[in-house]
Amino acid sequence: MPKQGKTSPRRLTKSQTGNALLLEIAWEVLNQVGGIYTVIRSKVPTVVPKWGENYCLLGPYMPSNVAAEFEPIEGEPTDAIGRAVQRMRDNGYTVHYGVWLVSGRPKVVLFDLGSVMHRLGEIKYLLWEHHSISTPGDDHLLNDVLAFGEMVKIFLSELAAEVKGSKEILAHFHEWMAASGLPDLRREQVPVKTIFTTHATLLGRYLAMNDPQFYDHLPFVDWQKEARHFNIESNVMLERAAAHGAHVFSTVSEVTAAECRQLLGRNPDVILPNGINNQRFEALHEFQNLHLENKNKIHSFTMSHFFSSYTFDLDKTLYFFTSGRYEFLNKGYDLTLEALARLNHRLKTEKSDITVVMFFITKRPYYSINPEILHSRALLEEFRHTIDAIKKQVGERLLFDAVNHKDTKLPELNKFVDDYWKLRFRRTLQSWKSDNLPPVITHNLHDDATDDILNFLRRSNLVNNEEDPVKVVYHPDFINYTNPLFSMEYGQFVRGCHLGVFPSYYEPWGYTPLECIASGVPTVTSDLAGFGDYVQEQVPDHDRRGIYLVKRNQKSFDEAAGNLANKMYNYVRLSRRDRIDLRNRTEASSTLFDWSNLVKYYDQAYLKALKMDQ
Ligand code: G6P
Ligand code: 1S3
Repeated sequence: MPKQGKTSPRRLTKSQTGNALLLEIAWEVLNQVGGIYTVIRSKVPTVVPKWGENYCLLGPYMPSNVAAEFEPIEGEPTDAIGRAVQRMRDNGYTVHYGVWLVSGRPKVVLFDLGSVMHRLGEIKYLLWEHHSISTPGDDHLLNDVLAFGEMVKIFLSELAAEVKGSKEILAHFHEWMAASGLPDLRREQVPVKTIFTTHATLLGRYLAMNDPQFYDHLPFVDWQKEARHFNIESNVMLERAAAHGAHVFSTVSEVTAAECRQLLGRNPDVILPNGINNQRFEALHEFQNLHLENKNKIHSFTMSHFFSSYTFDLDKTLYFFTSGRYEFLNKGYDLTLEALARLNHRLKTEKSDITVVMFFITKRPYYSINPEILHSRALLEEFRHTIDAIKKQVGERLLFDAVNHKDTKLPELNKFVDDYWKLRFRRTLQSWKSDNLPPVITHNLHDDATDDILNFLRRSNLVNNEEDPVKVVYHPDFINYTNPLFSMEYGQFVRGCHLGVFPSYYEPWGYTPLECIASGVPTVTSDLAGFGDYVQEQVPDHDRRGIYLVKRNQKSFDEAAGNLANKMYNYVRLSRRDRIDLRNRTEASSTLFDWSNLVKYYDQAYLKALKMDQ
């Protein structure tokens, strides 16, 4: 096992980066699907200054994505990459070469997959002939993956022919979807050093979603049988072929390394932890003010959502949240709900005056936002306008009255308000008030009756009863500025919250806790998440920094839920001063996870690859 040591790995020297070309290849280059896009994009500003002209990204050409983010490099090619692109074009392939217009401005080559599709039959035949991997005919995604892999292989072969050994070529493939051409590069002995990083294993994800005892059963999994069972045999075989074929094999965490050994049959040579680009989050001394500003925006939501039914003290309200793909067990939503139920019981028993509002931000198919919620929001807005009008009227009339009288006593203010506004005030307030409980979900779901979050809430009667200190708002859509309920960007929402809760059961790395830390928001992760495991090993004083770890490894669900409920409870008990201090320490910790610190592991992988024989 390549346990990440506490001593720093060696860094690449200037002459080493000067004598090599580094190509990073991913399906998510200029194409956001999930976490790999974040890895690549956030890393670019750290990598480009180091590698300069010798760095380039390779990705699939998706016309809808390029319009705003891609600037072609026109004219005669002036570098080896441009000449390799030209060679491909001369052979009839459509290839785009340009600059990705993101911070760091890396060079990027994008392959138009349509231009190789006429050879798909041959590509599939050769995959079977050379590597015994058969592929079904009707899987469009797989067809695209094979087309991409083939074009990457052709490009790297042309590049090697162009460079003619004057420079080393490092080809770093992210995930199986980028690497179907890797085995043939090795077979044909193209002089390119290959690094393959898997960001999860295909089978691991499927198994974890379907087996509550995934980690106990992992050592005994028959990968082939399971791959067949889930109907992903070709994909898994491609993943294994890439893992075995690469000069250097890596993954993002120790947690996923264990999975790789069992399911892919190769021990990763290096672990490449994911970093963040701190500059994107940095608000320096402003970040505490931003918390307050954004918390006030969330308060507006809370008022409109809850206060038509009953009220509580906003000054004693804490906002917890979780967010991510809707994977009920993998993301630990089940554990979070159980812990919330326990926290509720404890706070209720203690007659605590604190209210906790927990947001579940995820994505589920829905018909519409619940019209009652929109109606309540509109009425509250109208009420606000009425109050503004009354304020204005009282202000003007009070001034006039005061300057016309000798009496310096404050007069009875009601007399300054027209009956019209008094009536409107009463009517709006009346029609806003409701006898119903505030809904636990903001949208009308397609599968309301079978939804796991809703069913838990119904079963445990955690349904926003007035007497319950823990309230829940399940928002089955991601948050952005156009969203009518919050009118905030996701990053602003995070800043306004007090605690991010991410006790995942299956998570190769997990960026959400890191985003919290960079925004100065304390967060909970688990020791089964790659990031949590990294923190456990590398940051011994993580609690003091507001990075809490729920122990799930070798623990029962009940133990883990108790552990999480305790962590939530301890946070609730903090004073405002404690929370402010903790936020400072959390924010200051974000440098630990900045790419400028973590890119050294990538150097380690490249050094290893450079030393290997072809
Ligand atoms: C920030 C602001 C303070 C405010 C505090 C509220 O630190 O700068 O002015 O009092 O947030 O913190 P709380 O944890 O109660 O939301
Ligand atoms: C994977 O993306 P995902 O969200 O499918 O890769 C990410 C980047 O390495 C990682 O953070 C995440 O845990 C994996 O699951």
